[in-house]
Amino acid sequence: MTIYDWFDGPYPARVRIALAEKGWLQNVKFVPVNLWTGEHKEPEFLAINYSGTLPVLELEDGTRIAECTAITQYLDSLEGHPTLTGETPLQKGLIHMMTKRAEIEFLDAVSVYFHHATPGLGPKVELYQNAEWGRKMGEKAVRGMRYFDNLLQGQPFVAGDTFSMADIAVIGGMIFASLVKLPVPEECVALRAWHARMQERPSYRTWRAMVAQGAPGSR
Ligand SMILES: N[C@@H](CCC(=O)N[C@@H](CS)C(=O)NCC(=O)O)C(=O)O
Repeated sequence: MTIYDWFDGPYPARVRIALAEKGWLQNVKFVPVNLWTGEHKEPEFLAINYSGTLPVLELEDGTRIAECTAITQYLDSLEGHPTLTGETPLQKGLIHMMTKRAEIEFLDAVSVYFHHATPGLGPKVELYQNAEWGRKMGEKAVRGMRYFDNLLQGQPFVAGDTFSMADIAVIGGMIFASLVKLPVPEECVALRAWHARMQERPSYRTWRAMVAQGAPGSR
């Protein structure tokens, strides 16, 4: 399997953490696509993923799957443990819902904040910016943090009793929020405690070690 991504991107982190949970990182060839030089908006990459976003999974027969949720669902349908997208119909439904909610209410909102309310990836990539919209989405992201804090006061994981793809989506939001310096409110004690537990997981530590190695080719 090949994955087109960028080593420290918050969305790529979701797939790298999913792969680490499965113990499959060694089976993957990572092809770097430099977000900071706008490589993901060049025609060569747009031919790989119309949306011009990372990550993208490419199978041996050339089939490509973009979107973190779709990639994780595909990987999870292969053999291996733990199961990240649910065993029962109820778990599958709840995990899908909470993953979507993590994206809409938190991670994607942080992304819009980054691209619109900050210099984002720079003028070559950010051809249209709307700072007011970006700030609104920053506020939405913080509301999302409060929502997940409230949720995690009553259950150990984002979609219930087990770690899942939904936790990984919120982890992606936390990674992005930290990069763009959108702080988690002090009073979000349950979210902070959950985050500390997530950071102790071997998958998260593995991801952090990969990031610490720096940009591909810079060593
Ligand atoms: N919905 C997509 C979003 C992916 C995404 O936004 N990825 C970031 C990388 S961290 C990206 O490619 N951003 C570049 C841009 O939007 O210009 C997914 O879940 O894969």
